[in-house]
Amino acid sequence: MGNSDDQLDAVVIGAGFAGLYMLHRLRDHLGLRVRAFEAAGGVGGVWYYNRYPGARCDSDGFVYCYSFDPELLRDWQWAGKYPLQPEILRYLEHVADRYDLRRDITFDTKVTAAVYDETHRRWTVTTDGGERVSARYLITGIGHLSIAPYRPDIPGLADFEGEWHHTGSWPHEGVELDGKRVGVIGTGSSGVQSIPVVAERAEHLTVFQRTPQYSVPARHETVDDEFWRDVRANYADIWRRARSSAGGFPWQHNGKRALEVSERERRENYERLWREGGVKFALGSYRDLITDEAANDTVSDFIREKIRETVKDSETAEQLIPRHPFMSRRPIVDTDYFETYNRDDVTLVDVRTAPIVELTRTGVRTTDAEYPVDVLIFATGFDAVTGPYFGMDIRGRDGLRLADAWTAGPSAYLGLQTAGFPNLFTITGPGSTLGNLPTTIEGHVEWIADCIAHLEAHDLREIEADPDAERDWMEQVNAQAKNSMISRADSWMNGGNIPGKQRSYVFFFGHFGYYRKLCTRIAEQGYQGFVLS
Ligand code: N01
Repeated sequence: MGNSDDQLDAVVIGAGFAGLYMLHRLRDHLGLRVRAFEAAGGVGGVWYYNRYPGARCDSDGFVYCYSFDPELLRDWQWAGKYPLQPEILRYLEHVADRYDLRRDITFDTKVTAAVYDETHRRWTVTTDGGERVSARYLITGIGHLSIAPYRPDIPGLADFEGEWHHTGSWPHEGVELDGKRVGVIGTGSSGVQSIPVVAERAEHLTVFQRTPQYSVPARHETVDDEFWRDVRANYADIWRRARSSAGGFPWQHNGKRALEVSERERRENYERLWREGGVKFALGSYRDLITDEAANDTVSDFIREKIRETVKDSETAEQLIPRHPFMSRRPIVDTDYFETYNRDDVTLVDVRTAPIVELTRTGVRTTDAEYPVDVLIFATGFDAVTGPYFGMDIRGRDGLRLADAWTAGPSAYLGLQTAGFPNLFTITGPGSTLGNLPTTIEGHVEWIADCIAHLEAHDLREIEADPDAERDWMEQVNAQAKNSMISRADSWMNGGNIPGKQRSYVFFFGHFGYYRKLCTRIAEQGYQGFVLS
C-alpha cells in the first residue's frame, strides 16, 4: 500500500480530474513512484464537494472527459448533454478503478505544508495526519475553487435558527427542502443551476440577487442516440478541433466580426445558436464579441431581449437584466432559470438596492424588509486560486513562502511554474487558460509528465521558471484581459468577488489553441523561459 517516504519520486495533491490523470501518467507511463493526497473522502475534486441541487457541468459532456485513452472514451457514454454531478462523480470513480489509482491515493488527508530542501533538492510534504514524505517533484491538482468556499460574513448567522449550507460544501446526505421556505444568496453558476431545482421542492423560494446574470438555455433534449453515435464515430476529429480552438471546445466562431454582417443575418445566427443552446452560444458566433464593445452590445442586447420575453412580470424582468457585457464573467448555462421567476412561489429580492443587513432568528433582513427562511443556501462562490494554494504553507528557495511570492497576485509562467519554487508544477495554475477544463488539464498533465521525463532522461535535477519569463508572461495575461470584456466586470476571475482581496487577472484569455501550441513549442525548444540544472 503506497510508497515509503524515501522512495518517492513525486507527490500529487488532489484526486480530481487533474490529480487522477497526473498520478496515472507519472506512475503508469513513466514508472515513477508517486503518492497522491486528497483532503476529501473519495476521488472527484470539485465533483466530490459540489452536490447542491441541480449541480451539473456546463461544458458539453462529450468533451467533459479525458481523451487520452480511446478505450476509456469508447467505454463511457453520458446520459445527457450536460451531466449531473452524481454521474460525473461516477465517471471519475470509474477512471480511478480502471487504472487502479486508489492504491496510491491517501484520502481524508490534507497537505498542510510543503517545503523545498535546496540541499537535497527534494520537497518535504507534511499532512494533517502528521505524516511527512519527501519527493523530487510536487504537483498540485487542486483546481481554482472547490476547496475554498466563500461565505460573506453576514451579522446574525450564529443566531439564525434555520439550517444553512454553502453550495460548494453541500452535505452528502442531502438537505430536506420539501415544504420549506428556502433562501438562496447568489446568482452565479451555482445559484443559477440550483434555483429552478430548489423552486420545484420548496414551499417558497426567495432569491437574493446582487448582480443579474446572463444565462443561456442548455437544451438537454438536443442529444439522442444518433448524436452519441456521431460523437463516437468522430472523436479523433472532435478532440483535434477542441485542442486547436479558441476555448477548448470543438467549435469555433464563424470567423466574422459581429458588425460586418447585416442585422438580419446576425439575428438569425443568434436565434439559431439560442435554439441549439449551451456554451456554443458564447463561442460559436462572432470572433470579436469578447474584444469589441459594439460587437458585444449586439449579443448582450439579444440576451436582454430574451429575458424580457421570458419573464412575465416586467418589474421582475428589469431586475434580472444584466448591465455588464456578456462574457465579462464566465458564461452560465441553465435549465428554466428565467422561467422560474414566473412562479408564484418565487420572490426575487434585489440586494444591490436594498442590501442584506443581517440574519434574524427566522430569516434574512434587508434594508427594506425581512424575508422568512427555514433553509438558507449560500451560492456565494469561492476564494478562487489563492484560497486553495494559501490553505497550505508552501515554501520554496530560501524559505520563500508562496503567499509572499504572490503578494501582487498569483503568478506562474504559462500557469505551470512560479520562480523560486523548483520542481513544483501547478496544474491549471495562475496564468493558464481556463477553457474546457478537462482539455486544459490534459494538456498540462502531459506537458508536466513530458518535462519530468526529460529531466530524468538527461540526469537533470531541477526545473524552475525564470523570473523574467514569468513576469513577461503575466504581463501578456494582463494585457489580454485588459483588452477584453473580462476587464469590465468583477468576478472570482480577478479577485473582485471578495471584499479587500488583491485584484489581478489570473487567467490567460487569449486563444486556447495558441496557448497549447506555445507550451508545446517552448518544451520542444528546450524549455525556454525555464531554468534547468
Ligand atoms: O460563484 P460566483 P459560483 N451578498 O462567484 C453573490 C464554477 N462552477 O459558485 O455577482 C449578496 O460565480 C455574487 O454576487 P455578485 C464556474 O467556473 C461551474 O456560482 O458578486 N450576494 C454572485 O451572484 C463558476 O464561474 C459549474 O454581485 C453575494 C454569487 O454570490 C464558478 O464555479 C457550476 C455576496 C457568487 O457567484 C463560481 O460559481 C457551478 C453578498 N455579500 C460553478 N457575496 C459547472 O457547471 C457573493 N454574492 C462546471
